Amino acid sequence: MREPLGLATAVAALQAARSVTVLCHVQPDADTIGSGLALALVLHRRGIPVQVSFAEPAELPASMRSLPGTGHVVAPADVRTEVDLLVAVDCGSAGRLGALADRLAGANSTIVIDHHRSNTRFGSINVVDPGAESTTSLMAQLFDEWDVPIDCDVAQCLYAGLVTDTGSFRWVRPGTHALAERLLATGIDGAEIARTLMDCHPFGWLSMLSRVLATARLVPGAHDGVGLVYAFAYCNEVQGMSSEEVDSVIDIVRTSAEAAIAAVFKQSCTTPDRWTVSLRSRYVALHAGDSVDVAEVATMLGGGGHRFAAGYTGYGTPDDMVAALLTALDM
Ligand SMILES: [Mn+2]
Repeated sequence: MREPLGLATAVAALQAARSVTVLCHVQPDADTIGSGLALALVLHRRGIPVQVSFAEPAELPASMRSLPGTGHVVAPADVRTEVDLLVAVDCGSAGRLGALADRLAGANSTIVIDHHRSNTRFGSINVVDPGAESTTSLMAQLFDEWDVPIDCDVAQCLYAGLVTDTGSFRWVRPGTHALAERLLATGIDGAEIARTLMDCHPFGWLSMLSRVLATARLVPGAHDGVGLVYAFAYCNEVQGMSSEEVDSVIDIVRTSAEAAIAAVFKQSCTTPDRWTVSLRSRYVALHAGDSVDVAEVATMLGGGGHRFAAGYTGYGTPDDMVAALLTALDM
């Protein structure tokens, strides 16, 4: 059964707001930033004071700096402690706000707009649709409910989240292409947005990629024969690369035909036994007739995410990390 989306309630709160803080998740991607900037553009035009921020890293990822509305982004320390309305975009839990989670207490009301299945509904108003392909597509629905026109600047922000969260329109559903068409019809350059966000790496990325891919191993028997492929991004192998450059490795690892589950273990440079782990799965007909839900696996290991893309943080040696994942996969 689908829960009501609460769009009308969210619109009423946004319309009545005297000031708004929009928070994106830590290590922001184009979906959270695109959603945040689109909302900031709309609020600013209506004369509502708005700040956009994310707890870390210190700078907006280079690939997102050409998006409209970046002038509304402020450093975490400059985010007001008290605000009329706080909106969290693309965040499955308050923890995804990082150090800025403390701003929730200083807001008169909070709206959570998100599409993660593991969403904890931590807002006073929750617009959560796990069926949505991106948070930016929920933003489009919100603007329609609000009767806000989507111009080319807002469209560019929304398209950024749509093209990245659908993996360049691989993971789509009825309505995805209709939204893309509507956004493109405003005159935005879809090819350039996609290239800037996804096909633009420093030259050093190529050698980093070769070093990380050299660690790849296949465990054909994992999860009852579904198969796991994994690779390690050791700190010394990825130095000088931004976290988004390292994050992109999983998109190559997961193409192994012999495994429907992929993992990349990314080593912390400050705490070498700490690893952030990206998980991906693809559809595979299991004996039970279902696909692998990596959000469930990640949740068991203290993280969260979507059915096909999730993540968690773990501690130990590389062998410990693989063993813990294999154990969780066989549960
Ligand atoms: Mn998203």
